[in-house]
Amino acid sequence: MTDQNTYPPTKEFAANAHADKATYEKMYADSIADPDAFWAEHGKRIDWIKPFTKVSNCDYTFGDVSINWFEDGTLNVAANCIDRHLETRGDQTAIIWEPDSPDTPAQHITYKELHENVCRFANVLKFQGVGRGDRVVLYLPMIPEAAYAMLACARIGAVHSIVFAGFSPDALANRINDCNARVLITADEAPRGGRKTPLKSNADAALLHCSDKVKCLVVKHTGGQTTWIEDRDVDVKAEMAKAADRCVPSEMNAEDPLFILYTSGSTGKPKGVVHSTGGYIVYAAMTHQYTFDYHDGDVFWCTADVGWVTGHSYIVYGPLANGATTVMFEGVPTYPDAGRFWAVCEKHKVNQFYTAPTAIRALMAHGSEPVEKYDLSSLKLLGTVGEPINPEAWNWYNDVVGKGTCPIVDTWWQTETGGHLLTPLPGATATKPGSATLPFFGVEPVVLDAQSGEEITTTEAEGVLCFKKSWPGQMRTVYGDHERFEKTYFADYKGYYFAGDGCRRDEDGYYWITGRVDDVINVSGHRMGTAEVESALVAHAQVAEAAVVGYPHDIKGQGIYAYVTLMNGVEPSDELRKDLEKWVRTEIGPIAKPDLIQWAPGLPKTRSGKIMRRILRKIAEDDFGALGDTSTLADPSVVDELIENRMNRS
Ligand code: 6R9
Repeated sequence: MTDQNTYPPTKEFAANAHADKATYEKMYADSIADPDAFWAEHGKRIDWIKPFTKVSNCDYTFGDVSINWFEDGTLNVAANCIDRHLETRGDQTAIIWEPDSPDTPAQHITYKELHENVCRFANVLKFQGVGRGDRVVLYLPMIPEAAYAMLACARIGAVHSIVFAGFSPDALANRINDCNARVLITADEAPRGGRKTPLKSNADAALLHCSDKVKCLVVKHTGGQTTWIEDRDVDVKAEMAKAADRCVPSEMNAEDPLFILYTSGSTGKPKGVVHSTGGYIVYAAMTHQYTFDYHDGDVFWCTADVGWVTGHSYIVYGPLANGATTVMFEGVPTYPDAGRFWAVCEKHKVNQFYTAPTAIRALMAHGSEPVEKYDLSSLKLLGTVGEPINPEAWNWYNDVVGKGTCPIVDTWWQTETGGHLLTPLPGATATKPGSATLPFFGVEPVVLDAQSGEEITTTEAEGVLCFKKSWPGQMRTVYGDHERFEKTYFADYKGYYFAGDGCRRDEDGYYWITGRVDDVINVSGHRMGTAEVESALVAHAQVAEAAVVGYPHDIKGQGIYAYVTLMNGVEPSDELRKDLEKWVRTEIGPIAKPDLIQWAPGLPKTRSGKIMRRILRKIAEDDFGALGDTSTLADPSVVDELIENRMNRS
């Protein structure tokens, strides 16, 4: 299964890197021996208005969980991402914006221009009555205004919550309501892959379910027609043109929330993950510099969307805090053809390129020719994130894209962690295809036995991945529900942060992620709670019951497999199947659309009525020879029926 090759850093790379092996080992040991001394030192990478005197004050005791870093310090994140660079690099490009269509010119936005735009945007928000602590939801394409809006919120102390533009009006409305947002920022349309998503009309539909006090700020991006509701809708660009180009950054406490980002869990509705101001920015900036070995003048490209945490930490906050040049791409990897990523790398002379395994697999399917058409000699490093990378894709990335000369950093982290927790440092760590390797500074992973919860202390271990102690980028709470925060992450294994992933530690102490151990599936690197898809399905009038599991999918990593029991008297049909697919798209968004729907006259249940997902997973994997113990089933015959009519046959 695993590729046993190891790829040590080259001498040249190590010699010029921020950390070679000896430096990593020394810094790591220091960070664990005396975390407060370590982070007191590295907290200085950020400009503080009032320097902190306390470093960490964290408690993982269930019932009493509280996480605080740099708690008496004050700062402003936008000032750290912009203002402090003006003197030294005001004319340097901060953001390179690459539009969906290669025929539309790219934009190069300097730090000075970023400053002006963010100040104007901040003044527009203020004029709309937005102040410290107010929530602002962003539902935007990958356009510079998305970064302006994020930083404008940070500048005035408002808390942004970005909703991925692929989510449906219902999903958007739920998030606006959950965080009680005062303002929604959207655009007329989102062009992606030559098609346009009607964001404004989605926003209109969402706002029907929200308080009529919510203002709608609209970026006229494509110029597409939209309905306009006077008194509610505001033309952002027109207002920015009128607004002042200076706005004094608010002095925020390190523990004030910077943003909320909704993410799927194993149960219930998506959780609003809350990140702090001080700890988050220290951690995002430091991981960006060390993991990608970012040096002044490099061009860094993270292909994620700002709707996901990767876009927050590694398109906007981390790179800009480091004074980097960051690429923001509106489009998709395969438009107008499968060479687009490489065309953009050549065009903007990208030095570090960071993407997801699902994109690599999709491009790999097109062969090496679309890559070889372009000059990729600027590339120094490649990165991946979002799901385990299979060695085949790793090797293709390494050989075809990196020409065997670029270290690959496989970064394991989560919305909750704010930044990388397990990752190679490219000048220090010998990589192994498929392994996220070793912990970042200050991070103490442990492998616990899933049943007993005991720490496995041998080097080689397999179990659930947990973390001792906190790190500055850790989430602080679930918005409006601290109890849920504790229950989700600190209840199952007392005294640890439980990530929800399983892992193996090999003889070299390297970590290999084996996937989620809860009912979360990972579709193209996007987290989906099976419960969310199930509740969307059962909300359909003709569905009585539904069970959703993941199954291996060549490109997406995991696909969505739904077992659906229809209401009495309803006949299954292809039409109904299509209708259900469409239904889920509207309820949640296209990423949640089931790949396979199997009609299930009955679901395997225990006598107490619990659905036995283990069995459903096996059938979906086409691996029904090893169903394990089925003796506790109320009606074992339903299993035979499901096997007989399974959808995923090899
Ligand atoms: C950043 C991000 C988090 C979940 C996480 C894990 C999976 C992320 C991974 C990886 C293996 C990697 N995951 N990176 N699995 N190797 N390098 O993706 O955040 O959307 O919250 O997802 O993604 O299962 O628990 P998020």
